[in-house]
Amino acid sequence: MSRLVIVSNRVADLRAGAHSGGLAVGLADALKERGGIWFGWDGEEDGTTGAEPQVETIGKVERIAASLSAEDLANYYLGYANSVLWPMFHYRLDLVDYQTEFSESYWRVNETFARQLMRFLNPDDLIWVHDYHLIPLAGFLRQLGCRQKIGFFLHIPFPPSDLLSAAPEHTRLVDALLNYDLIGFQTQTDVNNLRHYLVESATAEQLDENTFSFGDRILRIDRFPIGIDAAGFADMAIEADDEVVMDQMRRRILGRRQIIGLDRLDYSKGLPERFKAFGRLLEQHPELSKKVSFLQVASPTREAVDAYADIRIELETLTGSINGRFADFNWTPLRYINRAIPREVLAPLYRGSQVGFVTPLRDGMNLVAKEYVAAQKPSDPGVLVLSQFAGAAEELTEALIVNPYDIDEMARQLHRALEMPLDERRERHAALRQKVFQQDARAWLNSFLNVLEGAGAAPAKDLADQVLPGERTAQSS
Ligand code: ADQ
Repeated sequence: MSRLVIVSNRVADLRAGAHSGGLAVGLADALKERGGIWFGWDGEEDGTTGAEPQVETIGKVERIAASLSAEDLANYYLGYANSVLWPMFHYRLDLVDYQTEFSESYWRVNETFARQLMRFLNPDDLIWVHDYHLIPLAGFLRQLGCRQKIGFFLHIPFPPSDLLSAAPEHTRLVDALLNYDLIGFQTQTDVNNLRHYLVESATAEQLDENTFSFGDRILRIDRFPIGIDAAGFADMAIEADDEVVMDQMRRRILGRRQIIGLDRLDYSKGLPERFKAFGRLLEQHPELSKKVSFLQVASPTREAVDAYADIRIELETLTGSINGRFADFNWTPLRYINRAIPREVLAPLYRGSQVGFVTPLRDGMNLVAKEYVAAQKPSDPGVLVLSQFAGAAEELTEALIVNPYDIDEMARQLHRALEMPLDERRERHAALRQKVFQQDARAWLNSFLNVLEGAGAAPAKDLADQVLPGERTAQSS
């Protein structure tokens, strides 16, 4: 079995029990089994780009932590990755803040990372690069002579070709992507978007539905919907601490139900629209006064980017106005917590909430939707209300699917969720649960690595017809 090399913007902490997220645990386990490398930024904010990376060996795994200067963090990470690519890939061209120094830093940091990583690679390593921060990495590795198989997984959406074409540097970005052997997306929509771009722009030659040739290389594009450690999360949901148990008992005695939302505080998550939909529900259903509350947990991220500061102010204003209008001395309809909470608290909180309200305007997948399903009690489950624009909606079709821009529809579906009879709740949940447990983090990881291992070969039926670039020139001249 080949060694695995994982590259992500930020290198994970590989000490036992250090990471709480299912994804990092899954990737770290795969690394420990196969042996290999995890390479990424060390997380320090005042380093020196290009300085000798720190190497720590843990069993068969090398953790290689690279340093970045404060200037590159501002330009590569907050700038190009999070003020250009993030909004562009979430269909928000209005928020793209393109600056030449952002772009220069982005390409330069990727080139530096490639040079640093190259020294540690073995000839038969399998390299797996994660996310939009590192699109150009394979191209720079190839320039340095890297012939290993390199896969790329995009955790966020990939925009339609019309939208992408409006973005600065789209040609350069797509050309950079074509240096990978396998490009994995969360959804079929994302796969189709890149496929249409490639066909329309004639950038690469299509060999079959998912395979393209580009120069002397064969590239595969496919859908690998990411999952969670469903069994582990379901177990965690059963173990509630005293405070969570007391909160649930109190609500039960008062006959109050809870709607829950949980997100990073990001404009892509549709939080203002969600708050307004809850306000609309209370306005249209006065009988729900004191009978339902909405708990929204939103942890701050990327606060140095203006668009993130703006949304924070908007949410605080909306919370004040909804509570000012509907609250009573013994009831706060909307509780908004502006920080992260530990996963051991979060899992039982999902379980004790009758509605999971997950309404991003655009999301690669959305793991919260899957966590909510995994945490429910199968004999008396809550209802998931899910945006049609979350990648998860492609799989989780038994949720109540809503348009997150339509406030009235969201209010109606919230009401329907609160009123849903037990039989229907059970039926929908059983179908959702099966999908979440089947397509879990392990299944996602194995399917990506299996395809990457076999990548780089042309589909058999097309090999004979394939014209290599050199031959095309010879024939046409
Ligand atoms: P995110 O945009 O971060 O991820 P999401 O998939 O919802 O979105 O994952 C968030 C994770 O952080 C979940 O595990 C959640 O429990 C946790 N989390 C969020 N807010 C929290 C809080 N306040 N306190 C504690 N924990 C919190 C990106 C893409 C997604 C894609 C994932 C994985 O944007 O579309 O699903 O990567 O590929």
